[in-house]
Amino acid sequence: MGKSASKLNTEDVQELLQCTHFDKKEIQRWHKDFIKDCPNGYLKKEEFQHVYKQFFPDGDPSKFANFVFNVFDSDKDGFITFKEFISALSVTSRGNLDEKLDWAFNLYDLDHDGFITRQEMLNIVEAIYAMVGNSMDLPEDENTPEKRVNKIFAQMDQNNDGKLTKDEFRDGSKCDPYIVKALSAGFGSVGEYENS
Ligand SMILES: [Ca+2]
Ligand SMILES: [Ca+2]
Ligand SMILES: [Ca+2]
Repeated sequence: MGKSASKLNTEDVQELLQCTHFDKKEIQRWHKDFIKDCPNGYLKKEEFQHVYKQFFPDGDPSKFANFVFNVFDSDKDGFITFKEFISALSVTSRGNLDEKLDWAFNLYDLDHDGFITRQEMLNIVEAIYAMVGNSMDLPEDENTPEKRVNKIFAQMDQNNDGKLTKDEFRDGSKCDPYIVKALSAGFGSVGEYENS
């Protein structure tokens, strides 16, 4: 911690040019916005949840925001730095489909063992349903998180072992844009907030 976290030096910019899809101007603009909101350079979980709350006032987005926060916070120290923020934003807003799916897989694979279990999927889907509240108009066979998870697994779990590998997840998601869309709904909000 300390003052350096809020500064962006030439090396940082060079590094971010290498590892993100943003150009120098964009990086500097995002950094300005980030520091305006987080003057000490660290975005805390409560602040992150607060942003989601503004975009989903009718639901409870705290759980979903929590899961997303954990993926943004790549070194798991409990704060999102600007580098972590811009790297995640780069993938979720400008990444290609494979990058986005990798990112989504990390979100769902809560214990990072390389598989998404039914329970892990259920945790995320419950959090999404809680976030959007009653605003989602869903067909009868997916109007509860359990039904939705059953449907996803019926579609994606090719060898029926009750867990999804990255390949199963990737193949399945390409046929089911809901997964990627559900995620980008959340991220778009953060982006819009930061740009405003
Ligand atoms: Ca961190
Ligand atoms: Ca797992
Ligand atoms: Ca499987």
